[in-house]
Amino acid sequence: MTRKIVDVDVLVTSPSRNFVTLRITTDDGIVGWGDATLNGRELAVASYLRDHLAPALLGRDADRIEDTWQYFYRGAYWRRGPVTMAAIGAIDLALWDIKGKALDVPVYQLLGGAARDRILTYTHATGWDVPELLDSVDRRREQGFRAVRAQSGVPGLDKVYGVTKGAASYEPAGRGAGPVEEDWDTSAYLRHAPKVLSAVREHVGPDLKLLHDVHHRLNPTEAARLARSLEDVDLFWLEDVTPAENQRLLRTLRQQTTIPLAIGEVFNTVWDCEHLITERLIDFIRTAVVHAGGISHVRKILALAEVYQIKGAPHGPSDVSPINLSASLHLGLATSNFAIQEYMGYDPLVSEVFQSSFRFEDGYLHPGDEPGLGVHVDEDAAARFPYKQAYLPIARELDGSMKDW
Ligand code: EZ4
Ligand code: CO
Repeated sequence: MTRKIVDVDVLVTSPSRNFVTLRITTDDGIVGWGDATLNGRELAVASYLRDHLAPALLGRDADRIEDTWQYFYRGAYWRRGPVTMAAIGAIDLALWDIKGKALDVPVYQLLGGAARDRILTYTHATGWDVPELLDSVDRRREQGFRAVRAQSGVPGLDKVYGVTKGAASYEPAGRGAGPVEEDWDTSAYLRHAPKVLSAVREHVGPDLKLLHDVHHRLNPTEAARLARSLEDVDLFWLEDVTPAENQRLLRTLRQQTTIPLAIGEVFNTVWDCEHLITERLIDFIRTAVVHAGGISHVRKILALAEVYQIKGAPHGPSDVSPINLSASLHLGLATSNFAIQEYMGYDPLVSEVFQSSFRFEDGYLHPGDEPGLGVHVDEDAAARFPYKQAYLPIARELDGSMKDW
């Protein structure tokens, strides 16, 4: 018996920020949803799906998830990269959603069943100065979080990515005709960050898990210096210390510190992290489910990581939709080497479009037990929020030269 794909459509909606959503419908009337959002490059993925993959999906058997993955991955002459892999990831999520609905089980049951009862989660705290940051950490603890990523401002700079200043949102995808430009000062950051994170540790005591994200801003020497100066803070991890391409040189950093490292939110395939995993240059692999080809591929990355005692900790920002978060939770529940899920929460407008069955309780998330991925998409609501062009900011050194993401 085959379950034929009869309709494929792409929705672009902007309830507070842009999301690209794939809808696949089968001849027996099942609708599956996939997230295809790539922050700041949304329409490229929408076009890749609409113009290139959707026509080839029509008539295929929706039950053949792995074969469809291989068909689009191996069948493409121009393979890999964030646009291609997010598009394949969206199809993969929609097909897992369909299979769960067809069999009337949540996706985590299809992946082998629960390997844990609930998924530890962390969120973000941000403040321009130490008192503001401590307030933000306290609010997160009051909400029940047991793990918090702490980011602060840097003296002399006007803005810092990931940090609130006044009422502005802290991880803006600035709307407009081009990216906002920010300054960056590595020396000031290296002097300041250890003081701030020590103050946070002193304030919260030993139990709260603390994380910090460097957003690819340092070279390996600077990263080693930062890591060593943070050893007493007892971080759960230090994230993205160097640019993503800079992999072999991480060995020098590993020789100088035992601080746990997390890397990988910009990776798209196992080939992007194979060296980091097999040389054990990281402790946590952070590929987002949709950005690395969906559940079908990320579970293979996690299987490789398991052999090297590396744990999964997927990217989960508010710039990918609740469909991706839900997929990550189903995979996480069923995967033994899954450490923690990033969860920033969503603007209330987002839940007008995406109604999700996952639940947050006491610092942990659970995907819920609805069939499939458990996310309902309200298409009328989606249509009320048209796409708006938006970019992540870029940063320059004080001399005006471009800084890495
Ligand atoms: O900056 O998702 O760990 N989380 C992060 C994110 C990223 C954004 C980029 O689109 O680094 O918040
Ligand atoms: Co990050």
